[in-house]
Amino acid sequence: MKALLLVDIQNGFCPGGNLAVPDGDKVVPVANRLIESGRYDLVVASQDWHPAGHGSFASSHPGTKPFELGTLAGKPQMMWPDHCIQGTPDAELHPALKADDIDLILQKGENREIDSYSAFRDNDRDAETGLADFLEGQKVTELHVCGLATDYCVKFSALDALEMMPGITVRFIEDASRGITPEGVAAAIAEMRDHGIDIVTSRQALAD
Ligand code: VGL
Ligand code: ZN
Repeated sequence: MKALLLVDIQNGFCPGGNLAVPDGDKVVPVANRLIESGRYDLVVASQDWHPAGHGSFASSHPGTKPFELGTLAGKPQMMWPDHCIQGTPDAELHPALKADDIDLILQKGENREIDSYSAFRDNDRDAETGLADFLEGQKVTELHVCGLATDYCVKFSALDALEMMPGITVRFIEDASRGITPEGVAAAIAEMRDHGIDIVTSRQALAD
């Protein structure tokens, strides 16, 4: 079984969103081609889904500004602008994404006290979302990962897939993903490659 994981393709990470990733919306047509290719037995999408006042927001820590390093529950935490607040347009999947053909949409980042970049578990690697069990139950042996943002939620999701699902093949689809900074993207790709994740184009992903 082959599955596609679309990470956080939400308004908040696209131009005009509260945590816009440069060219974030460019992943949508590529993701739609993947969804509609018929090559995946299962398509899953994640949504960053924060309550107002989430601890990853700079606005929750007086004196801090977005994009500086702060602390959350005693641990280093990047301070983000308020983003993807539950029930707001910022948290919706991009309207052009072919959501009708997505089999499972799961939310993460609901706990105020801990951030959750990965679609599999929180940043403490403690509370699981249930995605690994779900994919294992579906006998998924190959997982293709893409979306927003490469240097955060996509990378952590791909690495967790590899670690939490022994024996699985993980591929990262580069042209169906965008990141927050070019340096962050380069480092994330190097880290994924070092861990044995295949870095592929959407064309390669669909070819075999
Ligand atoms: C993300 C920062 C904060 C992401 C989510 O989806 O990559 N990045 N929350
Ligand atoms: Zn977030």
